Amino acid sequence: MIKKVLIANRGEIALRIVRACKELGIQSVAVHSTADTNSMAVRLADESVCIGPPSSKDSYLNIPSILSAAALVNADAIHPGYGFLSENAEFARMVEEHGFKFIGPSAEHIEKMGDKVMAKKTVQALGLPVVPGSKGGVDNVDEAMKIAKESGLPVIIKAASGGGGKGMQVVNSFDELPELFTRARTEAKANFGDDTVYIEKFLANPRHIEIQIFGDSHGNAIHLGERDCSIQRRHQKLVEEAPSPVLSEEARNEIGMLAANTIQKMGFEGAGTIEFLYENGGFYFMEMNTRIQVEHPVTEMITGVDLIAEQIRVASGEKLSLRQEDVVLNGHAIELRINAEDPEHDFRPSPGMIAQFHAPGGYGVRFDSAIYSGYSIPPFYDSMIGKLIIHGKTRDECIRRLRRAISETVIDGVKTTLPLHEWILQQGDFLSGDYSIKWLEEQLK
Ligand code: MV4
Repeated sequence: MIKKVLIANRGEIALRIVRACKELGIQSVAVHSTADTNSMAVRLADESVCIGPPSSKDSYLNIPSILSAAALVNADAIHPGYGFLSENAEFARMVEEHGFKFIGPSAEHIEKMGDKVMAKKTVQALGLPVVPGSKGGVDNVDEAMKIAKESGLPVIIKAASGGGGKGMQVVNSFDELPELFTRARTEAKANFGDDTVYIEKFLANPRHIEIQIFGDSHGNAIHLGERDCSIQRRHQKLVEEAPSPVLSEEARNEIGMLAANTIQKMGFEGAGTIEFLYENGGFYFMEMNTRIQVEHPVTEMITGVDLIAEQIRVASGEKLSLRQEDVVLNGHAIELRINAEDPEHDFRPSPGMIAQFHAPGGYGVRFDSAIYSGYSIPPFYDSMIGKLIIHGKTRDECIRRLRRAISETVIDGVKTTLPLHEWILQQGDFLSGDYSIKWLEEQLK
């Protein structure tokens, strides 16, 4: 078993990993920038190492600093969390070359899924449904025009090295295709250093449904059901729930088994998520994430599986702690992301001192956060300061418990997304589960 884990992250996920380590009897080491000296992860970890100045590129993205810290404290593994270096194949490779275990998949799997054209080809060959479109990269306007004529408009042009919505162009007429194709390539080159783009039929009103998967180093693979993450703004998820209000048990089992079989054939090790667009009863592969995700707690609440502990056990070489038939979905869970942003003023970041903080509690309530009264939110990083995760027997009970939990939450001194969440929980479309990826942005107009 791994004895000491260095956590190459910050905020609530760093604390989440510290907590899992403690429960497993594993030593934890928090690395931090000079802006995070007073963080809860630093306070609660067994050891901490300062790795650089506030700017992420000089600290949480500084590979030599992180590897030096790991050597200094004699860690045997590194957990990357989400964001930062979590899907950096070069980092995963260097971690292993320096004799540490990377708590995540192999560098090869990260690399393969990071190339969206390669990812799509790979999973399609292994049986996952994909959006119709180009076979691979599209090199010129003539070829782009041919694909668009075959698939029919609208189409979407995506960057092969993109992901998360960056550098996409939706094409609604053949007239605008040449210009948008050129723009997509230019932006792809500028943003990702790679001008490869591919083309798909554009789905107008889908939901975002993703499957949590897990593999071990013994060739076992399972899925842990889906999360519906359709409530989002500018590719930032605000609300996630499991199970999806629109999936039947049959549909869930079918896509879940396809996902589990896919990673089994790939030999994928660790936690991952396969993202799909879901429209008119059909699933279409979008991307595969090779990391633990922000919204993993909703899956934990309905399956009873501690996904971070499972990551550490699997990285230690143990077998998955459960088989597919042991995965039982129980009740409903919803997560609200609490960002230090002002929803009344274009979601502008609202860093600063939290004057008063009171966490909600009681039956079925979980608050994953690293904030405290008197904590100063630094302006250098992501604005998410906490996640309110609720479990209930039914979706209806879950929503009523959410309203109760929000009503007792106090975060004074900064603006947060909590008032927006209160509003969402009053909307008929949300209550009936009738929402797509466009819903929130349409409402905000
Ligand atoms: C799409 C799509 C419609 N049709 N692909 C956005 C992020 C990136 N992972 C892929 N994305 C999309 N791909 C086809 N063929 C719509 C989106 C999309 C989206 C997807 C999930 C959640 C929010 C979204 C917001 C805008 C566009």
